[in-house]
Amino acid sequence: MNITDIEIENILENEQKRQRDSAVFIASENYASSSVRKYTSSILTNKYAEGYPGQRYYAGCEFADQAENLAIERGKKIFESEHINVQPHSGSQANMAAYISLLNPGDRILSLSLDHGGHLSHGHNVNFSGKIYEIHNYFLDEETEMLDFDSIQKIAEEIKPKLIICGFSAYSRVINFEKFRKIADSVNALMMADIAHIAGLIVAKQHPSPVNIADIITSTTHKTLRGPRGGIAIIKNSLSKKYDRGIFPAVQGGPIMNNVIAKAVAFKEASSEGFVQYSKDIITNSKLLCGFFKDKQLRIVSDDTENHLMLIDTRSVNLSGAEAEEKLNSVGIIVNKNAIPFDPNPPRITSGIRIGTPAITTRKISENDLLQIGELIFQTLTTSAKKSTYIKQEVNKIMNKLPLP
Ligand code: DSN
Repeated sequence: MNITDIEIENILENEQKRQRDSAVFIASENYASSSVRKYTSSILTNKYAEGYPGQRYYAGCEFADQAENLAIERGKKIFESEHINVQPHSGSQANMAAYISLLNPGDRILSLSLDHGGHLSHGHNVNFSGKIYEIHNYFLDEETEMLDFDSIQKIAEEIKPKLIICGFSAYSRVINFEKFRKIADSVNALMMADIAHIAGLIVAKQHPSPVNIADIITSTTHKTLRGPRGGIAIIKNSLSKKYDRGIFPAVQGGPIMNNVIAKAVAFKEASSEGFVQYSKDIITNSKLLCGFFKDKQLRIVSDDTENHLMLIDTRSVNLSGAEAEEKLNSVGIIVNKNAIPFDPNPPRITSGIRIGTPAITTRKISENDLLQIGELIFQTLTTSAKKSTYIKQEVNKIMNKLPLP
């Protein structure tokens, strides 16, 4: 049966146009390849495969086993790891399984505060993590707005956490995983690295890897890694059985096998030379844009970027983060409002925007066009709404030249 659902077709057509015409700077978004999208919609969506390859709770899993084994093999290769679980439906579920398998309810976790760049699932009080575990936070240094390892060490000694989490959603600097390991060892804690944002940079060796340093590494597959929407976890052998049981049966039922096979496709793409160049270009573009904004006297949190994202303190253009997000959205430039360290505004308002280059780099934007968009961002933030029709046309003109994958 091949029925066209007109209402859905209309929505998708509009979304396709929006994705094509806008300049996407959401640091956690990307454009998956047409292969990844094709295999995400494969017939494996029809198959239940609770369990793991060779040990399923349903018959008929021989090809599901082959698919998952291939994803595992390719995932281990690109991360150079002993063990990978490719079943988490998302980054949050990968994290949930880590806590369930390694901790008891009420155990202490030490993580970066959400408003300093952490993540909801690292212990925020509105999230399951903050409700089930005793959460303590570390914070960025007020002056440098970077990780302050002396202070993290001090808090770790005071509270003696069972788990220390590093890996962030809005941190623009390189993460020194070795230093976290030393702190974790000194207080006998486990260490978890959530590399959702930087997984692609790590695979392409453009950021140090926490593999063989952290006890457990969780990630999404759709950000810099440019795969299907989903999660993974990389675990050292000694904890792998515990973690696997944490995913199934503790947190999830059947894996989304069509996504598992698309993860395998993405891992293959990420092992190519082209992906290394892509990852280098993400950082080059991020630095280029950051330098441009600094020349325009916009304040950049921690004064620079070393990865795929930067945070702009929108107080430097007399706007809240929410106002800046809305102004940019109205001209087809898509960013998200984001709390900055020591932000006086609440999370729905904030004093910053987060700008990331993974998606625009996938569109293969030239340096000139990127700087032109930088200028349009600056104009949008600093001039009246009267210019917005002109700016939107200019954004569309640039983006329309760049094909969608
Ligand atoms: N929502 C993702 C981000 O934007 O960073 C994290 O889950």
